Amino acid sequence: MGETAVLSILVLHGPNLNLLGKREPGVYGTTTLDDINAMLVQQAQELQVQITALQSNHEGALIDAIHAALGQHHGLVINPGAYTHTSVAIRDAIAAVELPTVEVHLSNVYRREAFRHHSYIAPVAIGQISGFGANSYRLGLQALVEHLRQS
Ligand code: CA2
Repeated sequence: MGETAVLSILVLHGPNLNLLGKREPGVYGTTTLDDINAMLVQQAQELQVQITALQSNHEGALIDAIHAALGQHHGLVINPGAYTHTSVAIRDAIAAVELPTVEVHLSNVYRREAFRHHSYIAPVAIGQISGFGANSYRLGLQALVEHLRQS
């Protein structure tokens, strides 16, 4: 990755997000993960960046993907799902690779149960976007690309 390399962003979706649009539409809406990824691919074309998207229900697989991003991607957009509130290991992986990271959530976690109010990820992220549904990812990708282009 030289100075002029096209920016490459890894988008990670955590546990249960594969069910989006298929279960509990009253809570998480009818947009599927494929819909979100398609929206991000379109946005990436407009921003002239590359994106790779990956979903896993497994903490270790997410950590492996974060490690593998080093030298391959310039930044990370992650919805860690429930691991947001439990995973010191994902936080340590993000801190270790030192890739600029934006944490995103579909729901406004601060309007929900108290156990969702704490994020292990937020202190190692450049910022967090929560509560805008699928648009949280769009806003997160835009913010990350602007951050990378400023630095
Ligand atoms: O709001 C978010 O994006 C969350 O990261 C979603 C997680 C939740 O544990 C976090 O507190 C906030 C849960 C994702 C579950 O996704 C489902 C989708 C459809 C049906 C059931 C679960």
